Amino acid sequence: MIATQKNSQLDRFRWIPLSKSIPQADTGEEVIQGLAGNPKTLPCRYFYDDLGSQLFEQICDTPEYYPTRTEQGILERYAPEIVKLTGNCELIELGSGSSRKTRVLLEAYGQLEQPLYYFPIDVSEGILRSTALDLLNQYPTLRVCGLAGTYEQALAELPSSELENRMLIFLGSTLGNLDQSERDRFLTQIQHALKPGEFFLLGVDLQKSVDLLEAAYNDSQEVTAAFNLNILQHLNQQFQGNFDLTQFQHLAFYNPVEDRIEMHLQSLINQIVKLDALNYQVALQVGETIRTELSHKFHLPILELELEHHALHPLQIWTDARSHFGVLLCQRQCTSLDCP
Ligand code: AVI
Repeated sequence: MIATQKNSQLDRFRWIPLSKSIPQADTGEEVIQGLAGNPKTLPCRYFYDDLGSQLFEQICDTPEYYPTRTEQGILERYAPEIVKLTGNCELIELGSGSSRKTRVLLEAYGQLEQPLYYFPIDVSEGILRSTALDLLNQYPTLRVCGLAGTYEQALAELPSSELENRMLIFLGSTLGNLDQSERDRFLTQIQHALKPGEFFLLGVDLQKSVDLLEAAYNDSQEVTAAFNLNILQHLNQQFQGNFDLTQFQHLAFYNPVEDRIEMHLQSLINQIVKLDALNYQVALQVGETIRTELSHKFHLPILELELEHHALHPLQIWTDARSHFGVLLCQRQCTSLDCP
């Protein structure tokens, strides 16, 4: 009995290997570039090794980190409306993590009693596999096709759809972790990955009081601090580094000029750190910081213009009662290139 159940789960699970044309080995070039820059930075994707992904899940449950539960509340309330507006479609989620919010969508699309296809994409293969198994258990008719990779790799590699329509899902305000030029490149990729008429569901964190924002990134249990420091541990493991985590402290503050929270790691001493696998070393002065993350907080009217500029028309926008968070359902428009 257990063996049959396991087989049927495996029948409904597919794994897409990335094509060989896309380099998969991490050369660490961006790490060197970031640490050699002024200010020093690190790409925030290095947060998400298996431990980092688990810590992020814990952040989402801290009392101070409002975005996850606020977005979840919006989805719970409006998922039936989303389903009504899109009809059945393949759900492709970028940065799926534990897919906790997507379960709300899967429930709502399940009501259509039509084939359910879910395509999660995440850099952490561990969390992707365990979540897929969990979902297959929970939804007996669901088919899951997983892809472990970065958004860029995944968007360039999306296989053709099993259903007529697709919806790309990008929740949790991860869009806010991209700087302006990365965001521009990302939205262009979304535009190119979708056919006219297909959908893009986007969750974004909105402007609010600085106190609330700063509390969310300085939780009292210090889970965010552990998450931030873990980026150094990840680099130690991946590139044979010798970052001493006790010689750095977590900093997170709002930058009003750029409308964003910034997370940094501040060096507590003068130190030289080596990354042997990259044949690289970096000197840090006491008090100097490495910026590890940007988390942009959006103004809806400006974001709407940005989306329209990428042929992504917001059909409907939902927020919570306090307008702390927004969920936008966009539809890919024809441009002169696709519909001459
Ligand atoms: C994933 N991302 C949207 C989170 C954020 O709020 O920018 C990452 C995070 N960093 C610290 N806390 C949460």
